[in-house]
Amino acid sequence: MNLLIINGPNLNMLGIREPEIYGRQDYSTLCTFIKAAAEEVGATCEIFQSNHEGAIVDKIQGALGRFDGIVINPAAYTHTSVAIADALSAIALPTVEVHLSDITQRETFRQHSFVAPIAKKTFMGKGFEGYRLAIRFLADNS
Ligand code: CA2
Repeated sequence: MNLLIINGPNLNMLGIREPEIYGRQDYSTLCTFIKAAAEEVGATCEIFQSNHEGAIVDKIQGALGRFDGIVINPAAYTHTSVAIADALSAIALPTVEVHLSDITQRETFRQHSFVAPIAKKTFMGKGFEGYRLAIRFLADNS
């Protein structure tokens, strides 16, 4: 199983500010964690991070035929991007949404996700562990 892991804007800034919300560990530590989680289930993965909506749409479109599933933390685009939701619908690969924080317990503007209706499952509020749960979910359900 080959998985595409997509991380949206500002996730590359992890560990630099707001540790009370996102933790103290940095983005490269997250990438190491994700790679280990994929290995645990015998999967391979590519990790892609971008601060640009169109680049994320392009990456999703290019996933068809190359990957068996997608784990995505769209970050702020969760709450704004019809384009990312449409791209995920168009390719129709099994997709799991992840958020480090519990977006249902935060500001009102963060409580709606355009990706949630397309995702097979959403894990939130579990920090890095949410990525492991998402990878395991895809391994068990694809
Ligand atoms: O909880 C999550 O994983 C989020 O997707 C993270 C996004 C936020 O916009 C979503 O509402 C929820 C933010 C990504 C990282 O933002 C940082 C902000 C300050 C310092 C470091 C990272």
